[in-house]
Amino acid sequence: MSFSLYFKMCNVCSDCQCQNYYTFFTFHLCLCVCLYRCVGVSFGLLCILQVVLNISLRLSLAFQCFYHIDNMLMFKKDIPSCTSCSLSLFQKGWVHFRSSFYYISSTEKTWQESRDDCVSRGADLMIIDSQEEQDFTRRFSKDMWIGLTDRAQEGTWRWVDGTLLQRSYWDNGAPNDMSGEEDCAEIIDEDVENSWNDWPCDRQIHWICEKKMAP
Ligand SMILES: [Ca+2]
Ligand SMILES: [Ca+2]
Ligand SMILES: [Ca+2]
Repeated sequence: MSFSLYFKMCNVCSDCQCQNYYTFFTFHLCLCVCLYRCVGVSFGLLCILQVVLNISLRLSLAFQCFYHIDNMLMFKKDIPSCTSCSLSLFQKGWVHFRSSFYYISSTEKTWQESRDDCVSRGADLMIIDSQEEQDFTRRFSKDMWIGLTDRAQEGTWRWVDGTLLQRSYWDNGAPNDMSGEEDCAEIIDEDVENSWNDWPCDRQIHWICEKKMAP
């Protein structure tokens, strides 16, 4: 191995301390020192890059895992059954409350068209089966169809899953089946606890879908 090659290779690392060694043995030693320096610097840079990437990834995941729910910032793990499916629902504008997700329409349709829309989204019109869920509906200042009807038998109100109405929240005077045409239930007055009204099913208003999550 020539001196020139030795010197040239040592210059790969400009601050290498081995330029004064001329033997074959020291050349290897020198080269080793040079490589160690180069490898050391590269390893250091890789470590820094790894740390930067890790921090970026964790920040990205942290932002993905927080949701603005019920006026609170919630961490993903605190939401029951929160899966990638749930994340998709959030991104599509659904609202989470207790064990369900809800979609509040921005357009208006008849009761049946509204139900068809909910079904097309893998859900159904909302079934209100607790006081908390009834209170939840009052935060949306819209007249909305819910999944309750007495179309099959006048005066016998059933939810869209076929169950008979038990606890109800009818507004004063409702249901009154005005002109014999009011067979679908809507939420009309968010200011009072009893906010339901029976209304002609072919009227066009907003609606609310409910998708239950696995417990
Ligand atoms: Ca429900
Ligand atoms: Ca009726
Ligand atoms: Ca009525």
